[in-house]
Amino acid sequence: MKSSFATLSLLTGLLLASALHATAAEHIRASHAWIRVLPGDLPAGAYVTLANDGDQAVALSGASSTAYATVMLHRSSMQGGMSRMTMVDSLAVPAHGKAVLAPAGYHLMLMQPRSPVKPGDTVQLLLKFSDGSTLPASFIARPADALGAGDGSGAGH
Ligand SMILES: [Cu+2]
Repeated sequence: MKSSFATLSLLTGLLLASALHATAAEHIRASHAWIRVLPGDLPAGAYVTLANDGDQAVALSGASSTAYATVMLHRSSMQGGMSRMTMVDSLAVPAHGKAVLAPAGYHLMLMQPRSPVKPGDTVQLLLKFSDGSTLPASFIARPADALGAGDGSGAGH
């Protein structure tokens, strides 16, 4: 009797532990992921929609890529009629909600490509969250005049 109780507590403990240890990345789905490639060595903006199916908000803290030496989380905003970019530490994805990285707003700034990235290429980015978890996502490279991921999701914006 005593041993079966011990087994039950152990099982309950394991279940609780695995629930508590579910990472931020496990609750995030990335979609409409694309990169706007600019000519020359100009930095490229990466855009993605992040959906959180979890009960807790998750914070995107940045990303990395083997294709670019530097990736930073930026926000574009208009100030006095001028577009400017600022670095941000993190972007919250609300519980059961979405965060949208899109032109003229939040984006990942990709700098110093290790080799030229052309429209049509697929680039892997590793999205990083504030709890240390990561989510790999495929971004499609699009030309400078693209407005969206090219799958129809950008229509109407
Ligand atoms: Cu930027």
